[in-house]
Amino acid sequence: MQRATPQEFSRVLSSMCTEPHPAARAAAEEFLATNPGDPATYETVADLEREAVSTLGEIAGHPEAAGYITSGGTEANLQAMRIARDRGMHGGAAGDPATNGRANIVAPASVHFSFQKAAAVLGLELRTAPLGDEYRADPEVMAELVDSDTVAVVGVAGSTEYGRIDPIPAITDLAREAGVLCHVDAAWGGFHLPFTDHDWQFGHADIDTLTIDPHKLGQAAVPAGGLLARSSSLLNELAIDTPYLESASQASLTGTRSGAGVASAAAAMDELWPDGYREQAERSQANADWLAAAFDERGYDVVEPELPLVAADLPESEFDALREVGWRIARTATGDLRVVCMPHVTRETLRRFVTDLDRVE
Ligand code: 0PR
Repeated sequence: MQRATPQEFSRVLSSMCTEPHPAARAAAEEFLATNPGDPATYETVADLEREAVSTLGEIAGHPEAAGYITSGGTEANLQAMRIARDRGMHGGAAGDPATNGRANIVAPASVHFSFQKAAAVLGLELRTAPLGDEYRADPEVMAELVDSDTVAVVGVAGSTEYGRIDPIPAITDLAREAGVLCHVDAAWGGFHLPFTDHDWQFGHADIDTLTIDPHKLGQAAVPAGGLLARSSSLLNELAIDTPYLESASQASLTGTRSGAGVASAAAAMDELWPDGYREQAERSQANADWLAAAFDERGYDVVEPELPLVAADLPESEFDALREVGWRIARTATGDLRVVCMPHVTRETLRRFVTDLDRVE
């Protein structure tokens, strides 16, 4: 069986990572030994982080957003839930959730498994609501799970399994009515969505915190996730005093952080926002539509790709045979094949994949 080496992306169809843009790769190498966790010492990388956060804010429709470059979507989601919990603790709806263990997060069933980790670490209960039509969140069903111990309501803008965008304005309404934090997970979709007409941005809806990861569709090097908050006071819920460092406080979860990730995120966005990302979004979506049509012509059930992610009902024997000839592919929890049309997945790659599919059918 062939393996994907770190440099070999040509058969990887299951990943949400991709080859970094050349400018991102160069910036990562240049800043390998710097630590944005100590911004007063490493000033250049701290400037790059401010620049990266400001561009992320622009992409998400709120250029004034506060935030930082995280180790990935998991950290961003966890930190957002921590803000929600601690706001509750400071006189919000949930009394003292950190210690009584009753506080909860309400999310759709499609939410990424990082929320299970966040709930476990933070001592919160994760309540997931069954999905409505087309693998999207159903805000009315979510509303039934909200109670006086809820500290956050979560929506997904680009779900991991099917690339679906939840009805974000209805989810923000639900959060507002309950008086709790509204978080949107756009870890994967965030760099594609500006080129669609979905209402997922800070500017369109009353979102408090947002995850948007440069190391996924942003074409930055790993590790570079993104946490944004509507205001710096919200982000400052996370700040810890750091008395012996030159800088006085730190909001990030990790202490020493990757300057490579931060610098590569800034470089990728400087290079690609907006035109490069738009072109890539168009190319990837066209590839996803092409692949969906190819599955459909062959009689497979296909989940229409709302974002560049195609799911199809492929028999297990064919799935296994395709893996055997070297394709790195994955399945959803219900057994559908999932192909993520990342920037490294070209039309030529997909043609070769479909040729192999015809051989194993
Ligand atoms: N939120 C969403 C919507 C995600 O899809 C993911 C990861 C996360 C949060 C967590 O992000 P980090 O992994 O950066 O912490 N989604 C992919 C997944 O779990 C991650 C992935 C990436 C998987 C590359 C495989 C791979 O090769 O499927």
